[in-house]
Order: sequence, then structure tokens, then C-alpha cells
Amino acid sequence: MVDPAELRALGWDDALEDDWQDLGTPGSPGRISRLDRGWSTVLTGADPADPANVRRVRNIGADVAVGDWVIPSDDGERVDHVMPRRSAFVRRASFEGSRAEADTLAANIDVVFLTHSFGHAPNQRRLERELVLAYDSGAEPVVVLTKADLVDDPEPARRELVEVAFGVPVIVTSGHAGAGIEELRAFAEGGRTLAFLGASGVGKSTLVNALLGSDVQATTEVRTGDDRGRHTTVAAELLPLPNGGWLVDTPGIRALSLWLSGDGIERAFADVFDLMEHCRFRDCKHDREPGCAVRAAIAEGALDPDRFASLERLVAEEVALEAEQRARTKTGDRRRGGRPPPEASESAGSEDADEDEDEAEHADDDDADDADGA
Ligand SMILES: Nc1nc2c(ncn2[C@@H]2O[C@H](COP(=O)(O)OP(=O)(O)OP(=O)(O)O)[C@@H](O)[C@H]2O)c(=O)[nH]1
Ligand SMILES: [Mg+2]
Ligand SMILES: [Zn+2]
Repeated sequence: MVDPAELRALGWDDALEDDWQDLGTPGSPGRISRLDRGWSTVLTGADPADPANVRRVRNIGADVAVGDWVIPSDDGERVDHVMPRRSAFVRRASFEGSRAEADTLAANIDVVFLTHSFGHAPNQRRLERELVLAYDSGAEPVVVLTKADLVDDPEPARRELVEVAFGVPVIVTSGHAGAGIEELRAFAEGGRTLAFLGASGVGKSTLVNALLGSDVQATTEVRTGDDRGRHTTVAAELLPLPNGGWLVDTPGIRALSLWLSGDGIERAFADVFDLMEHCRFRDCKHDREPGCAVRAAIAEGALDPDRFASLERLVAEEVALEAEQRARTKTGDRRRGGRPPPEASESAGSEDADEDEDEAEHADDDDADDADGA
């Protein structure tokens, strides 16, 4: 049943092949293109328009996200295996209040487009946070500025984002004017998987349609008055690009809270960590210590104090989250009767997250989008 060429066109690679061989080549691998309550749509060939390439598989109890490679049971009643992820974009689900739950927005993404609109003032703090999440996800971040047709000169806003992007490309686009589309498409070369991420109404689906060359995804006007989006896209979906490669459109997300952190903070704030190396004391708190390189850089105007405050907030958030996750792991251990905990970044709490996906998105849109950006 498994056609290797079809799987390759879906993004299957040598690493996945090795993992599958290690499992003893069970079943027929497929890739999840969308999730509905309790069900996943699994592609087994590159053309989703061909019904022979599409399976509906129950995913109750499975920790899965759009973009995942899975081995469904033959009868489609279960997901038997979720293949190891090359990357996963995981945030803390906001609807759980104080409880730490993971929400995997998409898996096996090669390039994540952090999408901002010229329709709003550039938001450096939001981008910093997105860069941390992107680095932690394992995907390569690219900053995408949309709706360039709205401004006479895109340069000032672009430069503000470049200031905190530190070498990450910042691409100016307009879905309406067709600008920057080929630059975006180039990131899919070699059959890679791209994903859009950003607030509602920034124009993600409009760019998706421009890349697909047809109006596959619905788009809706932003609200008059405040320019906020209406959460038109309600579920992530994996879509084939006409010349190879894949694209994930995602629902707009208001707030991104950190989940498991690797070295995302260190990478997104490499400039500040470099400065810290030059503080006189190894345990410098960068407050009032003599010889503090961070304070010196702020005094000289070489480091934006808001950027440093943003870093301190993210570090505090990470520390609090790690404490929560430790507490959670302990509870989980008791529940599982001493079995080893699943790898936190992939499994913790995600069953709930999947089932509550709709609520998760709606919890986000209650409040003003981009409240942090206003
Ligand atoms: N002027 C201008 N408007 C745009 C452009 N791209 C999108 N828009 C408009 O912005 C509104 C929102 O666009 P969408 O593509 O639906 O935004 P989205 O990011 O997918 O929003 P959600 O699905 O809610 O997350 C629509 O009215 C679009 O026509 C653009 O390049 N220029
Ligand atoms: Mg959309
Ligand atoms: Zn210091």
C-alpha cells in the first residue's frame, strides 16, 4: 500500500524512513492534514483531491497535530504510532487559566512565517516572543510583513522589526498587490513545509491563497475602527503548494505564551546574552552592580531598555512554567502508577488541548487582539 514516491512528495524523508524501519515498518504511514473533533484527516499521497489519498482516522487519546506523521490502525479506529517530530510549534494553551497545558499548533514545520501587518504599528515585543517560540519549535523563523500596499513607505516599520530580528529575514509582502509572493514560495524548495503564524486579520489566508494560486482559504475583512481580525480561519490545515512543498494556514492567535523552552530565549536574545558575558560579576543581576555591561549598554543607548525588560519577562515566565511543569509531572507520575512520563514537549496535556481546540481559539478572541501591541 505504501508508495514511496507519494510519501516523499508529502515530505517523508530518510530520517522518518529510519524511524519507521526501527518500528518494524508497521501499517501505512500518512500525514495529518487537519483535525476535527476526535477525527484526523490523514493524507497518504500528495494529491488531496484524489480520494484514494485521503483517510479519516479516529484520534481519541492520541497526541497529534496538523503536520504529524502517523501510522493509523488498518481499520482507521486508532492512531497506532506518532512518528518523532522534526519540529513542533507548541504554546501554552491560554484557556486553562493557571494550569499548564500544551497546545501544539503544528508539527514538522520547516519554516515558520511570523506574520505582522503594516495595518498595525510594528510590535517588537510580540516578535521577540514569537522568535523564542519559533527557535524552541525547531523550525526556521522568517518574518513576514503583510499589506505593504497600505503604506507609502514600508521602510520604517520594516526597520523596527529588523532591529529585533537579528539576521532572521524580514520579507515585505502584499497579498493584494502580489508582492513578495515568490520570495515566500522559495522557502518551500525541496518539498519543505511552511506555516503561517500571527494575529487574526493580518492576512495569513490571503497570502496562502496567493501562494496556492486560488482562493482555497476564506478571508474576511478586519473590523472597521480597530482593524482587528474576525478569526476567519478556525482550524489549521496542511495544503499542497502547486510546485511542491506544503503550507499550513493557522487560526489567528492573540497571545502566545511560552511552553517548554530549549535555547529559544538565548537565541532570540543573543545580543543581550553576549553583553552579559562582559559583566564584571558572573552572577550579575544587571541591576545596580558595578561593571554591569547590560546597564552600560542601556546607558549608552546601545540596548533598548524595553528589549531588556522583555527578556526579563520571558525568563520569569519560563521559570514559573518550569515550576508548574515539574508539579504537573509529579501528579502525572502518580496517575500513571509510576510509568515514565512521556516526553513533555510532545505529550503533556495535549489530549485535552486537541479536544478543546475550538474553545482554545475562542478564548483567544474574547479579548482584543494584539492587546500587547496597542
Ligand atoms: N490592503 C490589504 N488588505 C489585505 C491584504 N491581505 C489581506 N488583506 C485583508 O485583510 C483582511 C483579513 O485577511 P485574512 O487573510 O482573512 O487574514 P487572516 O490572517 O487569515 O485572519 P484569520 O483567519 O482570522 O486569522 C481581509 O479583508 C483581507 O482582504 C493586503 O495585502 N493588503
Ligand atoms: Mg485566515
Ligand atoms: Zn550585568
